[in-house]
Amino acid sequence: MTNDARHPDARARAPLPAVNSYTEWDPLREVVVGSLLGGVFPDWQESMERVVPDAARPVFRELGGAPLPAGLLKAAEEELEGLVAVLEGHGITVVRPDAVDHEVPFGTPHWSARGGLYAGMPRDLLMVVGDAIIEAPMSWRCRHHEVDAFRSLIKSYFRRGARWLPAPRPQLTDELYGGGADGWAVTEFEPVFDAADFLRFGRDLVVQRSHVTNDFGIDWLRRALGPGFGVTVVETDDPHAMHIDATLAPLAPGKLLVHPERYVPHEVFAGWEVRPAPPPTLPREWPMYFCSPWVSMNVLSLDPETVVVERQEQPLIEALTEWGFRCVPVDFRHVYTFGGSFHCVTLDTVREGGPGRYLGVP
Ligand code: DAV
Repeated sequence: MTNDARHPDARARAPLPAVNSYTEWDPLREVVVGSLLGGVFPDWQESMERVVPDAARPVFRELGGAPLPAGLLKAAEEELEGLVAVLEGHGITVVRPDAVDHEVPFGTPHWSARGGLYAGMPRDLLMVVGDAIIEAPMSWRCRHHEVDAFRSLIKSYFRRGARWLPAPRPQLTDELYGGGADGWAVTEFEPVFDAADFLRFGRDLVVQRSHVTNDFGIDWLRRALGPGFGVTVVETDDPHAMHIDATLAPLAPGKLLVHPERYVPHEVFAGWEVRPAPPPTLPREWPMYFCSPWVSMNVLSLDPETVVVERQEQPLIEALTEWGFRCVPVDFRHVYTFGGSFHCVTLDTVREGGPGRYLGVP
């Protein structure tokens, strides 16, 4: 039983390494919260076809590299500030990325992009496993330099003792795209993954194959982490698969919130209580450029009993409360517009706890 909300100082007592995070639910002490400031529409590439909403395709084709709509962006930034205030109110240290110019076009000898994207979703790009920060090799070309906004943070964590593991820089040439096995948008040309296709359960990680994560990338991460960690690929039923964190949400040891259709039972969750998330409440006409309304279940755990949930997702709040959780409601619908919710926009760099074993793996 933690009382950290009432006793913010409790978290400051026992010193922990600069980076220490093994699960999605242990008591949170420090977190990176992304920033959408200066964000631009992604330059279109065919591998986005199966993951972005229909209405977004012509927009990205036409407006790739152009600023995201100012009014919507401002509303989303205000919601991010609201999240920061709530986290700080719980005694959690919040750090933010650097401001970088996302409008600058760039290229390699093989391709070019009319601009970057944003620094809004550190979960997509970075993964903390224990004392290591991993930089993901992302397959959307517009995201090739996304790490720049986080580099001073990563260097600072490194100087304070964290391990720093950038994946091999992907070339992102045409061989990577189109006609991947089983209909995936990426081939096995080189290792690629988005960090958000992984979830952490102590010494075990769970990952889904997706339109941005290939087997080569999963193998790279498995070998980079070494024998102290296990990586299990789980099947999900999601033709648009990109990021596992609106499909599975482990909220505490033995408690797994799932998308009612995408979840495919797997033996690693033997002994876990699995409950379906209620449908999202987002109005149909709400602008959504990147993802589905199911980011409603993209919650952030502050500890095994406390979750940050979108304020208007009342059915989810009721379901979680009934399950024994304390819900912290935060307005976040404008952030949804740009591709994620509380789990996506954060990177939990410091949580209490160590490398436990929680899954039914041999
Ligand atoms: O439901 O569209 C969203 C994942 C956000 N990173 C979805 C998946």
